[in-house]
Amino acid sequence: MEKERYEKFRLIRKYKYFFVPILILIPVVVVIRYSLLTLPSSVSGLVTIAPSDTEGLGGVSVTTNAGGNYTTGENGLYALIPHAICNENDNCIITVSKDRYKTHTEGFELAEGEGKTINVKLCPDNDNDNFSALGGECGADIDCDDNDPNIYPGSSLTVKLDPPFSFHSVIQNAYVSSHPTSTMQLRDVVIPGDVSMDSTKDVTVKSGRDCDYGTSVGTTTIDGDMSVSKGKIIIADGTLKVEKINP
Ligand SMILES: [Ca+2]
Ligand SMILES: [Ca+2]
Repeated sequence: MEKERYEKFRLIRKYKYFFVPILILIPVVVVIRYSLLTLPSSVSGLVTIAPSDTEGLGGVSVTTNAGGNYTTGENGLYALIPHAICNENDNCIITVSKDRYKTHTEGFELAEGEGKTINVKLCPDNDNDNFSALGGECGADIDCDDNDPNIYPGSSLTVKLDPPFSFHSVIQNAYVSSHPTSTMQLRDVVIPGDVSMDSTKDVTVKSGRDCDYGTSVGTTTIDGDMSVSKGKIIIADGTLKVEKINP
């Protein structure tokens, strides 16, 4: 009996350099095998957006290549793309500003879900004022001039002067900086502040101008007093009303 036990012990000692690595290797193989069978809960990658896609509307698609099905969550499809908003219709909307208007690459990450392709819709913002000219899914407020960052829906710069070419929020300030013969265009909104024209200047006024100062579509109301003691004011287009709304 003692002899048998001694024999076993002797064999273990003899083959220990064979058994010990095997015992270490088994758990490692199990872990590797498990990770191969388990799909990642999210995938990430890169998408390249080319200049030809800047017209927008479904121009770029992102397809995961990590296997499995990816995209949606409880709040619909989402992707962690900078400046991107994704919705349940599989559209991701990316606002593309001027300095990123050329080809560039965006990182993305998709959550696990159904489907594996998302469509990316581009909303060009050429002048970087955060408004796109496309409208629709790119925003209800359409940038009426996507080449001028001073012009966008709701801009407080409602006075356009030329010369010198400049935008103002106060009519009096525009008048002070105007040349002997300048044209002042006023948006079709209420513009607060008194106006005192007291220099020998001939100022042409186009009032009631639309969003991009293209045509006169309405009325400009000056909320304050207006006086002309020197020079001339020529109302060339539109309707100008002077009315103290907030005394
Ligand atoms: Ca814009
Ligand atoms: Ca603009």
